[in-house]
Amino acid sequence: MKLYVYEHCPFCIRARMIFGLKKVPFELGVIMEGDAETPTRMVGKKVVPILQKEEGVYMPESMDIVHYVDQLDGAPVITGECNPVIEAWCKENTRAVFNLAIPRFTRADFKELATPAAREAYTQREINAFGDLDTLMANSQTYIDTLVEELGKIEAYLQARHPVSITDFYLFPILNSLTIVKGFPYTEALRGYLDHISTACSVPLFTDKAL
Ligand SMILES: N[C@@H](CCC(=O)N[C@@H](CS)C(=O)NCC(=O)O)C(=O)O
Repeated sequence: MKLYVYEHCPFCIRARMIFGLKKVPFELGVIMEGDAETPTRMVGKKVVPILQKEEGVYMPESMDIVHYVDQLDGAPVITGECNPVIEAWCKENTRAVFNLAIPRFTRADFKELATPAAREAYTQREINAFGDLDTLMANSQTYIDTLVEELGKIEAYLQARHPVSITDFYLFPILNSLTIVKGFPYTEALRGYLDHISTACSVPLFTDKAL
């Protein structure tokens, strides 16, 4: 199987997690930002992640991919509902995380941005979605302060080292986006959570690309 992604994309991180967690071998393919033709040929629109199940058979939608891969061995573990408190936290705080991560994603070293045209296409896509990226960058400290306070509210969840659950398929991709922020004031609980899930699911953090 081959999973097509953008390296920076949280939905793609979510899809990658299940392969690592269940130790299912797969090939990772990166689609260039600005390449609408490849995903459109596969699933009829410009979107990632896309799982190529076999030659010519494609599946979009990160959570569908998670459940598909999870049940391949007949013993699914990503069942039930997301913890409602964590789900609400994700909904409330995704914007602040993206306000920090998006301007940095557009400047960072990701395979899907390896050509000037691809980086330009991505930057434009994010300006259209988030507005002026320099302004977001300049306001970083405000978003950091907000998130430090908000992360305090889920400290107990972050601290508990429970087995990876469906909740982590929502929370980890969002928190992982924060690892692109150089100097983010990690608490021990947050650092521990990120390391725990990253290791359990064999998904690297963005720490080495942080800026
Ligand atoms: N509901 C989809 C959302 C996927 C999604 O929004 N992916 C973004 C990348 S982060 C995308 O493909 N955006 C369209 C684009 O590249 O222009 C899923 O969960 O897989």
